[in-house]
Amino acid sequence: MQHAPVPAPSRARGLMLGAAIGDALGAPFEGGPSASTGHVAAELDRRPNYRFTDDAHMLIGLAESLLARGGFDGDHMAHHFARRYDAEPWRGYGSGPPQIFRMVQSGTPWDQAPASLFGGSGSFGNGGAMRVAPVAIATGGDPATTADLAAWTARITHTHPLGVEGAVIQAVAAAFLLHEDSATLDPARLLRDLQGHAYDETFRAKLAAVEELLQEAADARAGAVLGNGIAAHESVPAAIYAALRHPGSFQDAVTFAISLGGDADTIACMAGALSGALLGEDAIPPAWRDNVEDAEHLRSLAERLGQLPAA
Ligand code: F2R
Ligand code: MG
Ligand code: MG
Repeated sequence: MQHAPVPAPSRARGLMLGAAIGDALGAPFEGGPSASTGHVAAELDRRPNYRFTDDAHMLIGLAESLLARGGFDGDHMAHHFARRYDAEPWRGYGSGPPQIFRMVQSGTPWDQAPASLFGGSGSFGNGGAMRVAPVAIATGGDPATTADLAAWTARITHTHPLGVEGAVIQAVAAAFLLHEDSATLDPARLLRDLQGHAYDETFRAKLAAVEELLQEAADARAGAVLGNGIAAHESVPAAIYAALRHPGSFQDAVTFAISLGGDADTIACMAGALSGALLGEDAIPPAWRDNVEDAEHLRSLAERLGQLPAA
């Protein structure tokens, strides 16, 4: 049976809502062990959490800054992140970003502050990747523009090459899925495109592993092979795998992402953004999309980002 293509505005709303829903539903599982998808689904039915954490809080801040400035303005985005952190510091931020916010508010230029973290190596945490998906809406999907803008947004807090590369790969994956039909999706083509943005062997190997794991009948090995940690290279590949493993179901993609345990809110946030971009808002269970915190603001940001002249 033929099915109607998912319209672009629904995909943009799906991406924004999907990220916040994945983050919120995954938050109670962050730092926990891996679990069966049946156990996670039962917990999500019994006691769903709809309050998102730093992941969606920063994703909203990123989108607001792009809209306020009509594109990327590093100084504005850094100060906007800092103001939002000051208003709601209890969202569960990583240790690095608040240190950067203090430096920027004390006068350190935004493009100098983050390099001093972690003994001067910069952060390879997944904070740049978890918030980056709105970039794919703002650029209209062009991969090169998406990769460039994603890297700039990541560098506000993450200057380690792996932290930046994680954001680029997540954003380019979202841009690709915003324009694909789930019935004809070719995961191998997406993964080939992503390899073109992976300059570090760590990411190249993980993306190759995603492709191999997708050939397997069972998904039991995915967590052990791809990782589930707070580092960008330990979580972005897992999120991409979750979305591609369940291309027809937002609920299954997010439930699987949470079941990996570890950095569950962040893996589910990124998987939710990817799955929402592919399937659109209507594919998200109504209870989830109606109850997630700030749903109307997320919808409004999606609509306005879609009208931004390609950033
Ligand atoms: N912070 C958390 N979770 C812990 C506590 C949450 C708790 N439930 C609560 O409510 O308080 N989650 C959030 O942080 C992650 C994103 O982190 P981000 O923004 O990347 O921060 P940071 O500090 O830059 O990096 C995170 C950690 O990675 C390690 N790391 C990074 N670069 C490193 C380097 N060059 N060398 C060594 N280690 C490095 C450090 O341990 C950092 O603290 C998301 O999970 C979000 O949900
Ligand atoms: Mg979080
Ligand atoms: Mg997390």
